[in-house]
Amino acid sequence: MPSQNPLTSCIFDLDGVIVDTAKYHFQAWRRLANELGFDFDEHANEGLKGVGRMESLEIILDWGNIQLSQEEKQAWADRKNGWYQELIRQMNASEILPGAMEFLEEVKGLGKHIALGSSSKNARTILDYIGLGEYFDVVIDGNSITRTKPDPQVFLLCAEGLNQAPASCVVFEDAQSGVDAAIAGGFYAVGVGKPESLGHAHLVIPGFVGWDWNRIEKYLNNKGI
Ligand code: B16
Ligand code: MG
Repeated sequence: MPSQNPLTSCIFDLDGVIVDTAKYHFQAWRRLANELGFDFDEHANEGLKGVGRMESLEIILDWGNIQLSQEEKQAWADRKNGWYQELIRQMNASEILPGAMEFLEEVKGLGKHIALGSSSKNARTILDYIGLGEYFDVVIDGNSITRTKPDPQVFLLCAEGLNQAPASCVVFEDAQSGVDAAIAGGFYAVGVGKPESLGHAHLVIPGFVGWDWNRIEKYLNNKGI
């Protein structure tokens, strides 16, 4: 059924949609696993995307069959975050993914409301590094939420901040957990990445190159939610 709602707003995930910090998270988590005596690959890493820091640690410890106390878990999570912060320290605008800036500029120019919805507690630091610190109408990050993706809380807070209904917002996500969160919250979900992992989104695009708002809107309007 065609959509009844005008699409007024775009909500962007950060890691993997605007910048490729997913590779830095992977490196830092892998280092943690290696120091604990095991390894995991990029395929397994897909399941960590969009998932909060402590929740990711629990999943990784499960893979290694490792039991730790709460204090030890906190210490390893802090250590991973230190490695991660080292890796992202050199980031600048050149790390914005191809086509992402052009797409942001386009939707902004069309008067769409734009929000950032990220599970990361480092999101604001990264936005500053890449020169987008003041760019979004609303920023909801890992410091503002109590439940991580696939819970829709992060996107619902974005919609609330923008004062828009979820069905008027399009969420752009690279993670399975993020697409699940968007769908659970009643949003349109555009997966940015591979159909193999994001096939449940309303639309999957490989990246922003070659995709403008008109093309996306037309597709979503025909789908309807
Ligand atoms: P931090 P997103 C997520 O960001 C990442 O995809 C995920 O890998 C990470 O564990 C999570 O943020 C928490 O990040 O340790 O920096 O607080 O994709 O929701 O923008
Ligand atoms: Mg992401």
